[in-house]
Amino acid sequence: MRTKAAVAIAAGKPLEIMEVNLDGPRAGEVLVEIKATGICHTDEFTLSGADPEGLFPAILGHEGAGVVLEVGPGVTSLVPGDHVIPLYTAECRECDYCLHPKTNLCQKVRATQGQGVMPDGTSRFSTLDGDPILHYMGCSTFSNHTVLPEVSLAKVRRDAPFDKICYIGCGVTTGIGAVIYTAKVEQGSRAIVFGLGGIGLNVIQGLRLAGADQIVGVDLNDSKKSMAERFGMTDFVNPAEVEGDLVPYLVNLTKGGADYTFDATGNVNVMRTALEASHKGWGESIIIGVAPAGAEISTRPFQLVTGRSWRGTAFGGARGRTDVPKIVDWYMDGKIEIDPMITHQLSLEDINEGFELMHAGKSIRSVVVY
Ligand code: NAD
Ligand code: 022
Ligand code: ZN
Ligand code: ZN
Repeated sequence: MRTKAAVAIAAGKPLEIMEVNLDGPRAGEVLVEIKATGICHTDEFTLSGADPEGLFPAILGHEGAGVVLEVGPGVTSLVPGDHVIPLYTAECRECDYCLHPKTNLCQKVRATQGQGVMPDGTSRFSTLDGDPILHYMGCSTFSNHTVLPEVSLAKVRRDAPFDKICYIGCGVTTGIGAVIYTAKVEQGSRAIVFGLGGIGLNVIQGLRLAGADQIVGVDLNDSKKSMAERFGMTDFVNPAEVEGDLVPYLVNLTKGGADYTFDATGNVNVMRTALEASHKGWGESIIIGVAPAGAEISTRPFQLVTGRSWRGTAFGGARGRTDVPKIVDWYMDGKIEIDPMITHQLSLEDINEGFELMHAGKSIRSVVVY
């Protein structure tokens, strides 16, 4: 078939809106009509050329929601008409990783996904001239239609609005999941969240859901304060306004250090501060932010010897096909909020404006509606 997509032609160039060819689903694959897609950081990271593993030309986008149009041979868990959210972290339920209780990093389609192709080693996308276009993070949601492995789709209820639940495909699940699935924050905890953007705000609402007593938000941008308060932040700290070292200031504010700290900036200096501001003896610091290629973290080992733990999380530790439908339910039941974080809605033609808004720090989340 033919469909309309925003194609990343080369690093550093704007996306080009064009008609592309899309082959039908092969064995174990599913054709999905994407109804809405969010613009997230790693799309920009790849488009800018900063990602050493970035491949071109490709159809980016990893945060979306849509409807199943056709299933390939052997697909048993989905039928046409099902509403789905694409997963950049698959869940096959049978690999060594899926069977291990401590990880969500399914490896079933990981290798081919990283190469921009389907598990059989080929791409379903091509230009009208017949030149291949690569997939991206197994999703390629910047296309009105896309093909994904069955194991990379979460089936969700049909009454949930696509233009809001698309955000559950990355930002919402990553932030809330980091609290609930990775850290397993207990009621009454004290926590610090570094970076109050599209991920940090969801960490904050996850902490509220978990019953944390103190939720400190840290951001260099004062304009992030009011939105964070709305989602449950109890204290705001702008590091630029703190005299002297930030660590003792935060330790004092949290009466000895936080039970849990979260980095949602991707800055390695912030990651160190986050570890050192966690409580001696039991504090856990969770890295969510993706740092620039080749970056390294450091601290004195004594920080760990004295009982702090440094951890990390991908997709909030969520098992996509199992947990994403539950998070959609939480949204529909009013347990979590999404709408205020979607600051901009665009058409596919204007997708490059969404990248500019993100770059300028003017949006929390821009959503493209097809
Ligand atoms: P964002 O740009 O919306 O938010 C980042 C926030 O951090 C901004 O408000 C900014 O003002 C603040 N900030 C920057 N430098 C700071 C500093 N030195 N001190 C305090 N605050 C600072 O980004 P986002 O969409 O929220 O994403 C955050 C990070 O999470 C990115 O690195 C992204 O790649 C990563 N991410 C990771 C996963 C995962 O699975 N691990 C998933 C999604 C996103
Ligand atoms: C999503 N991310 C950033 C903004 N939005 C993001 C980027 C990378 C990861 C998670 C979220 C990530 C963490 C760990 C891994 N990835 C590797 C997982 C593994 O090896 O099993 C990651 C993922 C997908 C891809 C690359 C890196 C890819 O498809 N190219 C989950
Ligand atoms: Zn993302
Ligand atoms: Zn698996």
